[in-house]
Amino acid sequence: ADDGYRLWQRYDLLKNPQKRQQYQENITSLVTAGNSPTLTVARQELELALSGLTGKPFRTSTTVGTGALIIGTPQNSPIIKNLNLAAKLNPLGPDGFLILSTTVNGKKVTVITANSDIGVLYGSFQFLKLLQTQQDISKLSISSAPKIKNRILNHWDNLDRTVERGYAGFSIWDWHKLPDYIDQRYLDYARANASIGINGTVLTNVNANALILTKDYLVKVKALADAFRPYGLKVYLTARFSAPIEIGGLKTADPLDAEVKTWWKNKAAEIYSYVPDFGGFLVKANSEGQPGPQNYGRNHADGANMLADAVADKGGIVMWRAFVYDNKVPDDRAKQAFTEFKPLDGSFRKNVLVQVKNGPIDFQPREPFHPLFGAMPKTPLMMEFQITQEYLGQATNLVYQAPLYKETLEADTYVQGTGSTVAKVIDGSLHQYQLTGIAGVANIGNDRNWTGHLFGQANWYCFGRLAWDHTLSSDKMADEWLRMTFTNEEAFIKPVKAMMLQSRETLVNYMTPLGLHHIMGYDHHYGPGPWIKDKKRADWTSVYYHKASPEGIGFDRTSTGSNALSQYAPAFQQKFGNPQTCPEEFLLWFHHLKWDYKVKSGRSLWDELCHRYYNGAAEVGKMRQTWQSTQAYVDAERFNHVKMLLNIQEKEARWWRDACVLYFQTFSGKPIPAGLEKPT
Ligand code: GCW
Repeated sequence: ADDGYRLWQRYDLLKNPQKRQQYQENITSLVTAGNSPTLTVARQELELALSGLTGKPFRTSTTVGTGALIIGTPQNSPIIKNLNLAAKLNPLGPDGFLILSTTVNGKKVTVITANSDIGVLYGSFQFLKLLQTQQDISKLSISSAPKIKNRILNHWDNLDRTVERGYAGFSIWDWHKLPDYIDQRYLDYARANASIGINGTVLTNVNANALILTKDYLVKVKALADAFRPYGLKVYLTARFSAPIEIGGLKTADPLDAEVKTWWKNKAAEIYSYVPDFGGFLVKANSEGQPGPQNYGRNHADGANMLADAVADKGGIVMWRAFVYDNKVPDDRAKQAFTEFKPLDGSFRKNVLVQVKNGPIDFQPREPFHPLFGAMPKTPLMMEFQITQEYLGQATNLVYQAPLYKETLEADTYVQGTGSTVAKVIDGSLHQYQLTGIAGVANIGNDRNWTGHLFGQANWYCFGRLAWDHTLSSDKMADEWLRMTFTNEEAFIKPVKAMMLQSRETLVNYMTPLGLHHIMGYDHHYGPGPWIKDKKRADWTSVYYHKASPEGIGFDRTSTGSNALSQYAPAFQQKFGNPQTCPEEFLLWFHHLKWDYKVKSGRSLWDELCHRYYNGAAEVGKMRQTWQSTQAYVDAERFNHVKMLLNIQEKEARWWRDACVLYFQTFSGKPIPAGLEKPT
């Protein structure tokens, strides 16, 4: 049986005998130096993997023979020191690594080295990836360093182990058994993250519970931090802004109040006494009912700076979220974050990052990039992607999200001319940010396969890979993940990869084509609900977003409407402000158009909408067939798991199609175009 627990870290015997032999010849022994916890886990991983993959036991040796795999840093390995790699290592920073085929005393060897032990661990995982994906390892010259410093998972995990927007069971943090019981899962979680370069984890939900900051929990947090440390994974916590009142007994949480400041300073010192390398705080404030500085007439910078001061001397950071909206602000919700944050540019402390969701509404299947990207040159902005599929069919839909992440990262803000991509904002190169970061809202739970849908693992994987190197293509990451997770057989890789690469566009088509958004079922955010209205807040309804009427459909965000468009650079405004030049995938995001408006295909808007919905649903039928054709290459358990989920997905895609087409038809009054099958 294979339940997917091992993720992409599967070290089963390679099926290809030539490769096996090649690898056995290239690597005959493992030579390590130093015995730090990090180097120890690197050695253990290599031993486990190399023996598993090649079928030949590998043990650490102290002498260098032909085929030695030598790992270490110039500081702890005299052999590596003698290779004089300083010029190559210096630019790589603390996390980067080198993998080189070279010679030592005339013997052909492979070297994995870095400036720090954690770099060596990252290099070791990269090396294993080469074997798992059956690359040639005889002439290696790899140099790699992350483009973003803080690569962080955000867990929306509550202390009772429920997970907000989690679809893979309960939280993997077993607070009840901590601190004394260290579940193997914690170590496997840390290994998986290290294997893709993730170096931070926020343990708790942004809708925060102040209790996590009490001693009872901090000892448990310490146990997790200790377990993660060898893998380079730092722990962060969410800070509930009203904690000084709730657990501190103060009368206020006003960030300018002296007692409040002192309370947070002491609290931070207490946390550091348990976790000396504590990463810092993530904060959701004054959004969706959460407390924040605005409760006291202060602004986001006042709040963030107060917390930043409390952790600064220990090197901690504050990630202050820009996901803010409020029903007291009647304006287009897409505008509110920009309106509140843009004027604060330059007023945050040096150790504050403002964490911005990829789009201005909320993790929809497709959104334009958030207008804050490019608009705050004096404040480091970090990206928040959602890995858990809140609005993307949750854990029953197969949706490979790399194309979504890449679409945002590669989008052009135009703020410093063409080519000012969101990626360049995030990696700091556009505005010379000193601090850089990227967060992904985790899709991890205590399901045996971690992510509910096996293919959800690919989204965890590609998030980490992109956090390290945002130039990697969706294709490359899918290829790696498939080979490591399933098999290297081309007859499997080719069709399944094509299916993955198409899957997000397919979902957009059966859920929210042409720039539609936020038309899902109320609160649970699962199925369709374009008819939702009469909730206590307009911005929680669907009709607010699609604005369908007998005359047309779409949200006018140009100057004749909410003018959210004005928050973008002039070149962007020009292109997106005209429906003729606005990319079609964003048409109804920015424009309200008549049902008979002619789109690029030559069809009317109504006909095009129907085509997209029908094609999207039909495409899921093809995914099902593709998967069926791979049965010979996949073990029965994982094959059936995916097969059953694809059956569900097909039903759901039809449900979306029929619900949306029939609902919108009540406004358009037009027939479903000939040739498309009638809704069943
Ligand atoms: O997407 C919305 C979710 C909320 C979430 C919020 C946020 C954690 O529906 O469940 O709360 O975003 O990002 O703060």
